Amino acid sequence: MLDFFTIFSKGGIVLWCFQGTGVTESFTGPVNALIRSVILQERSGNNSYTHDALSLKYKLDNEFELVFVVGFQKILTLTYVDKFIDDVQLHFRDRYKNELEQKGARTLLSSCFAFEDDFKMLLCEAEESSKARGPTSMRSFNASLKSQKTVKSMIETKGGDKGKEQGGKKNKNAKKEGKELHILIKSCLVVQGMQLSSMKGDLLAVDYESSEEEEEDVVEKVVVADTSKQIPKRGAYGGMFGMLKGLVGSKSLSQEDMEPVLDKMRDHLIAKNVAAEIASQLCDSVAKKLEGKVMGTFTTVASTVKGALQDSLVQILQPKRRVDILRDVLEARSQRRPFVITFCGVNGVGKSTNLAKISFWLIENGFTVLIAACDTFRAGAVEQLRTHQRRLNSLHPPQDDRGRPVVQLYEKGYGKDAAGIAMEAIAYARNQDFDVVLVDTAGRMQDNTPLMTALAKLIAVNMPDLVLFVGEALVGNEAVDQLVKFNQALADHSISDKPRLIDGIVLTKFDTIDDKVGAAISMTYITGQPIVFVGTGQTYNDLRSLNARAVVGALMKA
Ligand SMILES: Nc1nc2c(ncn2[C@@H]2O[C@H](COP(=O)(O)OP(=O)(O)OP(=O)(O)O)[C@@H](O)[C@H]2O)c(=O)[nH]1
Ligand SMILES: [Mg+2]
Repeated sequence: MLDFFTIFSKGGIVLWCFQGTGVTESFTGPVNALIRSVILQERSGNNSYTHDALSLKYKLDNEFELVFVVGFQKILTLTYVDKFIDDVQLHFRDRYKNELEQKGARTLLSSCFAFEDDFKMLLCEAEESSKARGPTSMRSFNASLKSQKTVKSMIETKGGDKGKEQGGKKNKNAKKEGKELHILIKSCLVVQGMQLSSMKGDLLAVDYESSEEEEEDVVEKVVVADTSKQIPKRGAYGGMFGMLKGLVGSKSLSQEDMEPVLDKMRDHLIAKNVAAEIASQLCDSVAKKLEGKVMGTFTTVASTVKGALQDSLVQILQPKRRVDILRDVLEARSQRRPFVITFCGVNGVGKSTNLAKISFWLIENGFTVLIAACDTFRAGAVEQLRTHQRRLNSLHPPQDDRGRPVVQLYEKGYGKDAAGIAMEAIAYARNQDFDVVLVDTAGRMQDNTPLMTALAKLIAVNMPDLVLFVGEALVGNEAVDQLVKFNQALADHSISDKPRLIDGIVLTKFDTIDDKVGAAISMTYITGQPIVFVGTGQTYNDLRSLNARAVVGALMKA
């Protein structure tokens, strides 16, 4: 019933594999997909993965640095697989302990792992035991947990969901304030006598002062030195990693050792605004990665876990593919077509403002920009863009012989079909040799189906080069909901088989969050897409690229 089972080292050497009878398809594709999208991307919190029609389950052996993967048809419910994979792992370790302890690629390559018979025996045992258990009968209502709940406990009360409510309220207040200042600030934003520095070339990265981080490291060094003498100072270990710093020695890590540290870590991440669900998944993934790993002498559980978490976070934030807009615009120019970027997101997050900042950056780099006013919904949206256009042109007098302004606005007023206006704007830009078209769209809540359908249509019809999701760095759990639903809507309402989803993220209002930088993690984790721009204020200069290490530094700060 199994399609395949494979055992390979974390270094990539396949030690042994089994292919089910009658299975002709190679399992390289699914296993590679698992490695690429789960194991390398620190998403191993969950030990299963689906690839096309296959279900894959895997287990990491961190002591011997091995990965065990089993694959079977998704439609089969194989209840024995979890236990089976554990049994195979234990058996394999016991049998080849000597070879595995030597480690090193050469030893592994030259060793012979004749595991076939043992494997078949274990498989037979597992299949037999699952048959012996027989099919489980359906629970009656009286036996179910639901029957024990009172009707009252099933009704959501206002007070019961306090945290959520408060979050919502805060958000609403922030929105309200935003709206009140809307017309006033929006139009007089930016350029108020401030000094604009040049933004030629790649953007600067966001930065943090690392003084506190260094302080924490110093504390850690002291602690390690102390524990080596086995006299841990009580109460001296503050911060999230204070617990268990006293544990030293070369032992292999177990779930129980890590549990208290991981719990603290999860709370810490949530306090830094990482969505709760993602904080849990990250901690589970770190636990899976470390379980069974042998720690060196003088390393503490806390520092090992902290190191692993830090690596995972950097890995998540590190872009999987490089988005180089300046290069891509040049390429589009060589093909005599404009490069089109669409901005989308919920209301008031900073779409139009950051679109203006990005225009400024593009103009500084010698490109001409056409802004397509496709927010035909909110009063004042077109005027807001016109104000930006005027200001940008006054900062950059025309450079070509025709005396044409460097940035123009394509607008058709309000109430019209946004997809149609975007299409006309792109055609206009092509005729008039504009290098870039920036499409501003109306803010929409992720649950508003008609507006989400309209956005999906705009994107499906115009096929922009880049679809950027604009999100506030202030959001916590809400970030996940927004992104999942935007992506879902784009997929659901697309007319093509391969729908265009979000290609990148603009993280705005980064200047307002102090070190609560968790939204950056939630957004990249959930989409797997890079943060292309970071908005750090209300002037044209306040645009940065993301510095993964600086963000992780801020995230780990106590
Ligand atoms: N502090 C700070 N404020 C920002 C940033 N980006 C945008 N804002 C402010 O956020 C408010 C809303 O910005 P808009 O650009 O109008 O937002 P929008 O998403 O286009 O709004 P709608 O079109 O109504 O959906 C404005 O007051 C901006 O000045 C940022 O990076 N930092
Ligand atoms: Mg707007």
